[in-house]
Amino acid sequence: MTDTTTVPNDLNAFWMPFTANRQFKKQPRMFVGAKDMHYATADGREVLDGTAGLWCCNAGHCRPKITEAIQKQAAELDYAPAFQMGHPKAFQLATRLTDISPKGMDHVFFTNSGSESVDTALKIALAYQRVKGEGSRTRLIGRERGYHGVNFGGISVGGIMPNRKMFGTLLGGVDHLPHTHLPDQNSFTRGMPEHGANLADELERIVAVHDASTIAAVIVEPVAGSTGVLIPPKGYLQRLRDICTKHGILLIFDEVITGFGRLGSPFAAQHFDVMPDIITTAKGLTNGVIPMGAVFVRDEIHDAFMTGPEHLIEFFHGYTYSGNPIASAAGLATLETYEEEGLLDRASDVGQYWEDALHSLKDAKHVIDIRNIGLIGAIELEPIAGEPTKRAFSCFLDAYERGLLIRTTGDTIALSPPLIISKDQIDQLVDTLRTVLNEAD
Ligand code: PXG
Ligand code: PLP
Repeated sequence: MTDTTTVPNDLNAFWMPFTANRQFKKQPRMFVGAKDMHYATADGREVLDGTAGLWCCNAGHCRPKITEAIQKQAAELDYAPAFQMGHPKAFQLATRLTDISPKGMDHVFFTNSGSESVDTALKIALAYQRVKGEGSRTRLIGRERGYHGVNFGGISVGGIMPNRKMFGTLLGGVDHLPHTHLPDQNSFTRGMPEHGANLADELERIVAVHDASTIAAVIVEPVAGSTGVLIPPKGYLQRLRDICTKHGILLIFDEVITGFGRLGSPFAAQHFDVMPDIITTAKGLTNGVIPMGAVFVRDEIHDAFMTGPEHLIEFFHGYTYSGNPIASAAGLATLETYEEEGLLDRASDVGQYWEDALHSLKDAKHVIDIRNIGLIGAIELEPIAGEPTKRAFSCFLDAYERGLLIRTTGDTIALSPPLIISKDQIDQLVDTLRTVLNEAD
């Protein structure tokens, strides 16, 4: 029988997601434990978590309250049917979430991931336009360099070229805004860039091409994470909001990364003081511990569905695990942990220290740009000529050997530590990175 108690010695069967499988299996990097700011590796080392797992463990790892809540729930009520039945914790969690959501966004639809939240939000937008008698509004507008998960809706509105190359034509009736990354004008900006608000006016051009009566919704990440940390120029998001409002187009903020304190407010909508119609979340909702996502909608949108005969299903959508009891228990315990430790504001308290520390890497080798907002940072490297991504990937491998977990996307190093990071740990992270960069080829 296979011994499952120790480190596996056959890596063949597991086809790993978004991973260079052959490279990994030659040189595996295996975590076997975690506590607070650190991972423990299979070879007995401690690794400082510079990425909160995959932007999700906002309260750090193996937090007792969350662990206990999951254990208790698993023993008490493991599963309840999600359709036509309920259990208390899903309702409690939804209510608790609306305590921290922007005013007037008091309804929550549960999913199991960011990708499902995105496809759910797009379906809510399309169905909402139809229930209010504007069924001709079927177009969805995304943005270049947008990442909205991996399902067909999300990759259609997303702006990542390999998705189009590998997976074909995707959803029809989709158009894209230009991205807002302007390195010539904005490099080494601290916080929000000065230049680029005018790029929101491209939405007017798209409206002029297609006519507003054909457009259901615009979806953007308030801060694009996965494609290299692209921070919105000052005034940009408000301009998008104004144009959407003027033309009756719904605005969706994909807050899968920015939600739950990453910028120093519960949501980016509050941080930027721009209110969307729909917010998609996942990741930090359960501290990354159990898969769960949530889509927040404005009350008018929810209420527009609540018509017709009461025995009929109002919105034809849902997942077997929507509002799963164990995920709900994890979500409630996560929110309690965030509240008890003030973690949803912590990124603003420590943000200046983080910014100064990151920008001290300006003169390190290969660095061509540094960007930061809240507890997010990006260090963009000059690519090796003819071999894009290789330099950043080798920095990732070297950082791991030196006890630091980072993420890379293209030739950009992305950082998003747990919100509990101390100033000493920020120093350690930056010092390790300086060594890694200065020793990189
Ligand atoms: N929207 C946004 C804005 C995201 O960042 C998703 C949707 C999809 O979420 P799920 O839970 O289906 O993965 C994401 C996910 C990275 C990285 O290193 C980013 C994500 C996932 C994994 C890695 O940049 N973002
Ligand atoms: N595929 C089949 C055959 C199913 O029966 C179901 C759900 O019942 C699904 C997919 C969707 O699964 P989920 O609700 O977990 O997303």
